[in-house]
Amino acid sequence: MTTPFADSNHDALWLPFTANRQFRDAPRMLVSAKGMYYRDDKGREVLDGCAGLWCVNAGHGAPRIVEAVQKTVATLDFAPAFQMGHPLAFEAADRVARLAPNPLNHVFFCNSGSEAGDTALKIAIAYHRLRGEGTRTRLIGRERAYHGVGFGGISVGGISGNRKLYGSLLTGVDHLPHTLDLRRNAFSRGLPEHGAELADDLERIVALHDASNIAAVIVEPMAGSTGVLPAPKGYLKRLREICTKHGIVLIFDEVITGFGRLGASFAAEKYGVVPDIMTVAKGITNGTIPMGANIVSDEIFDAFMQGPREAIDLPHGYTYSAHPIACAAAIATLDTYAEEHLFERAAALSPYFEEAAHSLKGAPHVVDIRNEGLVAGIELAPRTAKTTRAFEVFERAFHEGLLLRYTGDILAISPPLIIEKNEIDRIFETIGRILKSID
Ligand code: PXG
Repeated sequence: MTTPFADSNHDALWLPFTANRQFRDAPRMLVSAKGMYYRDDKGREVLDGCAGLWCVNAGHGAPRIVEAVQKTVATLDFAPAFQMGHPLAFEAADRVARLAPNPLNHVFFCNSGSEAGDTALKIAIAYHRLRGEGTRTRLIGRERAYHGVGFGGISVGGISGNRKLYGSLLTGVDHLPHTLDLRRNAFSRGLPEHGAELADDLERIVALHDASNIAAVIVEPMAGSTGVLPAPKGYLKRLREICTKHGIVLIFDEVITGFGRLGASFAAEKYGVVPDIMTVAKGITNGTIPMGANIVSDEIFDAFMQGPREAIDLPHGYTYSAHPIACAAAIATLDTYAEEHLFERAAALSPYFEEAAHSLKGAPHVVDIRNEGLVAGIELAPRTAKTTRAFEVFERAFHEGLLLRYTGDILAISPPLIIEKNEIDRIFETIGRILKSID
């Protein structure tokens, strides 16, 4: 018998990115999930407006994935990751590489987006050193970026709340300016018109440090966690050109934008801009089993394959790299995406989703609405209360049977790609109603 929640020691669990004491006063508890819906501990259905945490792209309990996980846990519960292989690892890597644009043909598995971010930074620095350019160690991130919570990720990341408690972080890091410009781009539909020139700031940083000292630039093609900031038109292409010109490794963090969220396999494919390394996680297994990966170009991979055959080429990895159950989940997830045509579905639904999101223009407190693919961000005017309006909307929505995400004053909506039009309507109608009822 499990201990009922009411009887357990609640302080035993320390929740991540949570106001733990406030949470204890009114816990939000999920006990099961199927398709588009969670069920909470009171037996209520909760519409999943954020694909769990931007990861359950095929919806909850997708049968193929559940079956693959069940079968694999009973067949090969674990296989050592170092100096050993198993067939599911090779198959999963092949499937992921096939989905990624050329020349990103090599997959290094880890267990999360954070690990994928730190791994990418290490690969970039090591790549330059192996080519005899060991002075290229500096890393460039962007303001408001989220690349997970490892020391590498928060160093190149640009969310001050995630950095300020943790000391000196990595040295040798610069940040590009973020791309949110409400004055010029408020209420843009899809990619904003203005701001491609912000990529030119990379030239300023190169002029300051010299390209010979710079290893990599890492950006999210659409910043998600900070509150949905699609890249301005032409921005990513400009960044690619400058990186190529100066021999800088370009890393796209596609942890959120990968696997159909924007109506294509990856943002790289959608925008026709291919980085040298792509980091992925979340949707790679539909959130079912933790997994992350780096998808690396031929050129970078080949640089690691030049030393003695018996030497370890990349001294990096995790006990659970290419865990058999995660690999099985990834293969079944990619099968599900393909069979149900979910990326195409997301693309086909996105104009409807855009229209529904922008119907909130003019609603109380709304200062901006941003969208791309099946993602929307609704920015609310700040207020001087203990909690933000966005938190209040999030909490009230949950009690009305709708799960959202919020960050600061911004609501984020990113539902499973199986969502129906009437459910899209319900999400934005609920938000609109709640906005009218708060001060
Ligand atoms: N990169 C990006 C772009 C992310 O969005 C990570 C890396 C880190 O992944 P892991 O698997 O280590 O958490 C993320 C994670 C939210 C929210 O709602 C976003 C994330 C995680 C939790 C909540 O803003 N993104």
